[in-house]
Amino acid sequence: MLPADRSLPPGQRLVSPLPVMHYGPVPRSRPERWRFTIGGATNDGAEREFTWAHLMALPAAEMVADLHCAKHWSVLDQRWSGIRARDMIDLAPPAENVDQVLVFAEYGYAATVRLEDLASARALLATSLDGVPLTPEHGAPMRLVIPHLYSWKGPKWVRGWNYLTAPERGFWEERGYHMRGDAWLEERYAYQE
Ligand SMILES: Nc1nc2c(c(=O)[nH]1)N[C@H]1C(S)=C(S)[C@@H](COP(=O)(O)O)O[C@H]1N2
Ligand SMILES: [Mo]
Repeated sequence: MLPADRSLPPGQRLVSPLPVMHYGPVPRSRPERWRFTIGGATNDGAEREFTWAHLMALPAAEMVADLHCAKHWSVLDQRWSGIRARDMIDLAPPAENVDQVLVFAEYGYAATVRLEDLASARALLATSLDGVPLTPEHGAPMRLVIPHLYSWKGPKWVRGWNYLTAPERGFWEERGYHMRGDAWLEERYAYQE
């Protein structure tokens, strides 16, 4: 039952515990070979690559957040920790005319996210969930979490992003889902754009 002082975005129902939901197989986590790449329209046009050790040396961040799947289920109060997406934007900034980003993961999954949403205070590159390192099914070693957007905008097994100067659709955006995907505005489907 939904606690009396909580609300869910429109059209969502509460489930528990967190389901495992994704398209395709679960990749094996190999942090030693892992790289995080930021490319596309960066401020100087250069692509930047970061090692796992580099990212783990950044300030740690933690948040409690709900997760909203566009398939109408929500889970309350996950405790995520990791690093802020904003810190990565500062290390590899976009060119001035960028307002969208294509965040990509293993096996070709990608999601379109507005730069403003990626830079928001609660956008986290999470490495642990409820106090333990992410399991492979939930995105080890790292996944993006942006709580106010539907959770397809948070690639598990995330490997970087490209700054966009023209709109580009990710995996679900190409299959009829919304470019922005704000759960509180119920931006589920492309026809609403
Ligand atoms: N790489 C990747 N990330 C993904 C997906 C996917 O198919 N591939 N599915 C998304 C969707 S639709 C949801 S609802 C959440 C589910 O996260 P969970 O499996 O940890 O509950 O992962 C998101 N991240
Ligand atoms: Mo989802």
